[in-house]
Amino acid sequence: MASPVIPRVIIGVDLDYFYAQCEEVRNPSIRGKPVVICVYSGRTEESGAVSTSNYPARKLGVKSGIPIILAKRILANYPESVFLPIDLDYYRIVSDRIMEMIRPIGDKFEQASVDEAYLDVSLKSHGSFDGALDIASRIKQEILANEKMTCSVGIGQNKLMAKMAVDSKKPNGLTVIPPGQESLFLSQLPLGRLYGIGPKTEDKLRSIGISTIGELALADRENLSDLFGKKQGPMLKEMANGVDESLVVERPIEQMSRIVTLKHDALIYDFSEVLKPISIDLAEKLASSHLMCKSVSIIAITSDLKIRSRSKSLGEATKSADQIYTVAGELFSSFFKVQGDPKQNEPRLRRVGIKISDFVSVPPAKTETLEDFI
Ligand code: DCT
Ligand code: CA
Ligand code: CA
Repeated sequence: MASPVIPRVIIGVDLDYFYAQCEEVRNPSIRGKPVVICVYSGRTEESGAVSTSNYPARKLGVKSGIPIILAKRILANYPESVFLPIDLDYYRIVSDRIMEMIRPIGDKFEQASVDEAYLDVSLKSHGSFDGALDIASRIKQEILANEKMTCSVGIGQNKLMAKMAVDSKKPNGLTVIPPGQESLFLSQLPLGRLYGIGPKTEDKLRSIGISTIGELALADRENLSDLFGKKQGPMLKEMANGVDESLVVERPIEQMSRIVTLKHDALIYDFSEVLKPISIDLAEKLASSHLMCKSVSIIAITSDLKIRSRSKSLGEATKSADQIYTVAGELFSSFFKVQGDPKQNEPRLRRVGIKISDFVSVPPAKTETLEDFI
């Protein structure tokens, strides 16, 4: 593989204790208390595993993967602890919004998971790590200002080093590994901290007397090839030297969503006033991305914090705010009461939103006029 022509500057972003932090943002009164996100298996009331937890819970020993029953035992003396069922739909909405916000900040953007992304900022930083530091601070500020959420950010000259920088200080970290410092930074870390080295690889390396990243960096290529194969062996050595030529790869956008909180929880509601601006917002986003959508969904979050959604496939792709608005309005009125007497105890609507997906690209041919948006 050819070496990159210009030195690269890569930023890695990882949202802190993401699922648990989403829950803290949704309900700020649980901040500071141990928060445990649970995947209930359904066999018995408490069977299942902990998906993730916030830092107060982690400090007490409640970590990803442990049984919920064990977490309850650990937190038995902390009655303020909060156990919540995992709500992936909600976390996805928050994630989409954040990713969309930080996507344009770099030259290239790659979402690596629901809570992780890489930005190639080589051009926007003019190749300077100080410039990248300003961009990284801006990313942190924007996520905090708009989503009340902290993240950890790392800067390195490739994705591997950006990832290692992110992982070296969490939560709310901002770590730079300047060019030339890769080996020094890595050599101080235990083997298991190198991205991609799991317990099995670690055991194998130990069997040939390698127990630090620094030792792996100096290991004999032949020995490594014998043990791990011609491809993986030398790659491990390269990684231990901070070498990674993989590119930040843009992936097509799969969906866009906008969601708003109503001024007051409502049983019946005139949706037009909230759906109109978000339809226009989505259509503008479509236009700037040169996309059209073939599917419109509505999202409704009720006062019991349940998420409901309904989708409709369109016969033909659209980029019109008016059509998005009309379809969303139809979906809402077939799904919710928009007039008449509501039943007592019916959950009230708290947040409503629109999601568009199933994109097709529009070649950027003619100049767009304002009419295309409405
Ligand atoms: N996860 C899980 N079970 C595990 C490990 C992880 O369900 N045994 C889920 C929970 C969140 C997601 O995978 C990603 O995990 P982390 O990267 O640890 O995310 P995090 O909670 O955001 O942690 P951190 O603050 O360290 O980034
Ligand atoms: Ca995270
Ligand atoms: Ca993560």
